Amino acid sequence: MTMEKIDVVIVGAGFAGISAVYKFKQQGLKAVVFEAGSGVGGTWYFNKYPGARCDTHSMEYSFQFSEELQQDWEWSEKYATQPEILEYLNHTVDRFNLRKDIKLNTRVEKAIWNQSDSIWEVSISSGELFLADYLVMATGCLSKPNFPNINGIDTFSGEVFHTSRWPEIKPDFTSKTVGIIGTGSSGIQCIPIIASEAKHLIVYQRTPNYSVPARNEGLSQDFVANIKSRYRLFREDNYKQGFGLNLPLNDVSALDVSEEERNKVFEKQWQKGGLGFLTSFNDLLFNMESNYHAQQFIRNKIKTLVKDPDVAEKLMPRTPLACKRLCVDTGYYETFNRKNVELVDIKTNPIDLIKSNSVIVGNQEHVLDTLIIATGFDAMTGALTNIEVIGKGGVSIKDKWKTGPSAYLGIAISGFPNLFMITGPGSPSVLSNMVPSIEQHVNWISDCIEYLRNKNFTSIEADLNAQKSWMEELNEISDQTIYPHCQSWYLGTNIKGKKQAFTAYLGVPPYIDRCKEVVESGYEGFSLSK
Ligand code: NA7
Repeated sequence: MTMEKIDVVIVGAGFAGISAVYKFKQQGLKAVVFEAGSGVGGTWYFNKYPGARCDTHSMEYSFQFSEELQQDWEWSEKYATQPEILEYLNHTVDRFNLRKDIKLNTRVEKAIWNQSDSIWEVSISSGELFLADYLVMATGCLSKPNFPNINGIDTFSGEVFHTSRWPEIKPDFTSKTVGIIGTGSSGIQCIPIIASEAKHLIVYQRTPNYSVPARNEGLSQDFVANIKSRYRLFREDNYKQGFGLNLPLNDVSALDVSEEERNKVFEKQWQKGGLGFLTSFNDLLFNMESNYHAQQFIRNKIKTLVKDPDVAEKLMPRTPLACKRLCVDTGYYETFNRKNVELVDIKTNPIDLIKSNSVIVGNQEHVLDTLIIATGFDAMTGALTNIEVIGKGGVSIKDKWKTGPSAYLGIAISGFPNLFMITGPGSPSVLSNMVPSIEQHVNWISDCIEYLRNKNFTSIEADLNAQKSWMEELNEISDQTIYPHCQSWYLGTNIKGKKQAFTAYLGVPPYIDRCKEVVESGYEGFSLSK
């Protein structure tokens, strides 16, 4: 067996792994990225379903580590498509000559912390073993697919596609009857497109979701030139906003204005499109009554957009707005006005059985050619617990997190020295603009490694007490919000047997300050050893 000693092993070649390997190489570290996929891109490599696109503005959902890159790259639309994002990531990899540092089709099978040598022993799918001073988990928040456990699903003999494992060759839906299970962001993005191609589309909806129109458009030269003329400042300003996104908050309570004024503000945001709907007022995420007004506004929109009142009623969510991730769509609700689209409520009547060519719901049998599974992910922790990572005392992350995930700053885990997570549980991650959050973590980890090497420390480990207080603080914040008030992947309730826990830190600016303070205090909350 070959055994190579390097400085850093990075797991995953999405936005996080790519920016990490770039940064570590810049500081002179020997780093390698292992990626299970056959191409770079992580979630943007695997989620190739029709209509997949980012719902953060493209000029914000991009790297800032190279001024030249951000000046040169031309995004074509306000919301970039999956192919364009993948092209961007491939361009970045080639531009900075990173391809040779990324081993594709390679899965990290196991990583064991060797306490006596202060080193990670990393086994990969080829059978090779790597020894690394540091292990960086760039495994993504939404990467391990969730497959539904529906009676008979394995017996379906037609085509089956999971949105997050979409095939390279585009499936042909023409003259086919297609069924889709799941109406989260993935379902909501692909349903209008598949509906326009298929002979018949049956949408199996368990819980209706709120969606706001994207109002996607091409980017004008003036708009692009304006941002590019002040890109660095634009990025800095965005880091100062709650979600780290350029979504200016209307700092007024929805309860402090008249109904007429409230609806005027909601309407303005609805017409503007996108996630800015959440910042229409300052308390939509904190006050149920304010949130209710926003819910009502969207329910009324659904009533107007969907012609059949029964279908409209079924599409209306009753949960707090944004408690499940708010979706952004192009023509989603209108799609249910098409004659070839049928909505089946599987909350009231769950799917009883899937047979070789059909789905049985109550006394109805729907004969299908194709079944699409849009049931999301084992989010936040799934990719981390999927790998056998064994820390001090022979304990794995999976075992450690059986009672719920816990991490310090969302970067480190007590009992796992020299292991860093990028946008791990406990950091703003999915409640922020992912790419800048990734880069903030990469910079923090890079500085930390530099510090350790300069001071001859061989290991760094999060203190259990610091970790506990951090998670308590996170929970105190989230308990003041609407997030714990419905079943969602934010809480992990979509995965059977998973311990319910909210793991995203709300508030990018205070989070960044805390990360800085930890460094300035000489890594408070960590134990450093020589
Ligand atoms: P989501 O948002 O988790 O949506 C999954 C959907 O699948 C949702 O409607 C679920 O209903 C439904 N689902 C899940 N399991 C089942 C079973 N067993 N039976 C029927 N329906 C089921 O995943 P997405 O991929 O759409 O989006 C994930 C994130 O990626 C998204 O928020 C963006 O941030 C990017 P439920 O609500 O659980 O009743």
